[in-house]
Amino acid sequence: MANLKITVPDMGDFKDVEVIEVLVKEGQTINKNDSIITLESDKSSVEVPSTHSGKIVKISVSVGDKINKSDLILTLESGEEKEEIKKEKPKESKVAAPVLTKEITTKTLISQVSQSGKGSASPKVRKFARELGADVSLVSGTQRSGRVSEDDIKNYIRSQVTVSQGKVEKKETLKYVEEYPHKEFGEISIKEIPRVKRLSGPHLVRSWTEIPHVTQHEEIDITEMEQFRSSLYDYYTGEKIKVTPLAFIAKALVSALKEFPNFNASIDMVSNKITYKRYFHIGFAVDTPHGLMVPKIRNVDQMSIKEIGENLKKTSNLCRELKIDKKEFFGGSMTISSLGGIGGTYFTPIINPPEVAILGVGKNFDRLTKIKGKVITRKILPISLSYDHRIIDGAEGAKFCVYLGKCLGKDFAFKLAV
Ligand code: CAO
Repeated sequence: MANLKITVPDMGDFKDVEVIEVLVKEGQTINKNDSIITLESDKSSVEVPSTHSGKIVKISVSVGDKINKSDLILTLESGEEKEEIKKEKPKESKVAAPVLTKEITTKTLISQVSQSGKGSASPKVRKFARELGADVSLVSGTQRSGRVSEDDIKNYIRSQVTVSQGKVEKKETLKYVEEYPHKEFGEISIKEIPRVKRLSGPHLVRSWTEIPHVTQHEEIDITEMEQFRSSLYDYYTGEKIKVTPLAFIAKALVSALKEFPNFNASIDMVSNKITYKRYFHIGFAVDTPHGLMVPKIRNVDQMSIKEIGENLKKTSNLCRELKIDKKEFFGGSMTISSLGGIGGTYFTPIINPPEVAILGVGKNFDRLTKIKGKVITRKILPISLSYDHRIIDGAEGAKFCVYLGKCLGKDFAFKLAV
């Protein structure tokens, strides 16, 4: 047995690279090629494998250290010494380290990382897994040497919960690792997760993990729209018509969908096809005591503002009474999630696949604005548009918001009603 020094390999142009993880402990026995530390450069993070097997006597680096070629990482008590030294003679008894060049940095190291199959992953992938509650050590990696990728994590999560035709089949429960049970900190109570949440949960996870969301926030001046809305009276009875601003927003959304067909589409990344819908079935997120439901209101383009308002009321009541037909949750163009009746401004709505965009609506608020030297109050509607970046570009997202603003703005709002 002799002590071997494991040093930082040649990293090409990389200098002062930060240690972001120490993957081993003193006293631990490791095999050749087991990852010992993770280094992070500007572009990538890489794990440095041990060049020998043995028991770790001393670790000479800590997280946060900036290290360079030939710096000592750890000292190993190794039985390999005789063999290695014999082989390397007549060279000096220096440990041969893998060479890292700029081009092959990650690949070279990854190819040398442990063959253990499950659980070998970069810090980024580990963080991703942690956020989704997946235990990396249970995931089989498909990359070289069994390394786990983000896609492997997604597939793993998918394999845990299979959703088929609205039926959730739980294969294995995802467990969040708790360091201490909640009850150690005080009184608790435990309830079943409501059925609607159990059904919608996997759908939300799928959307959040598979769709590259971009959310654009915008403020729309709806002063004139609000004046118009509050001035609506029934032609025959003379009674005031109470219509939610959401009906106007739905109508404006239909106009925007006509102008930007990419938002009224679905994509299939397997067949590489885009389906453009010629109908305008708008989904509305409905808050119910049983959980969130998203029924569609069909052919909104053919409805008056008043009809949209009435349909919204009728449909949300059916949801709350659990009398809605399941079919009404499918076949939508785009969804509106309105928190306007509750409060709040901006948020990140999660796309409801196979739709490719969702409009979040906050509560309108007053803003003092100086116009032509006079300070006046304007009504501002905060909106948050999330879209699938695979089909919708940022510029198109911004144009969509601007267009919506025009539809709900001073010269156009009244047109929505006719
Ligand atoms: N700004 C200010 N006030 C607004 C508003 C807005 N953007 N939108 C609606 N309001 C007002 C309405 O005018 C109405 O006021 P009055 O009672 O004075 O007439 C009041 O808020 C009632 O709103 P409402 O939310 O009950 O009704 P709605 O028709 O606007 O919305 C529905 C219907 C089904 C969308 C709503 O009831 C609901 O469930 N919202 C929650 C959606 C949700 O949970 N989204 C989050 C999904 S992500 O988890």
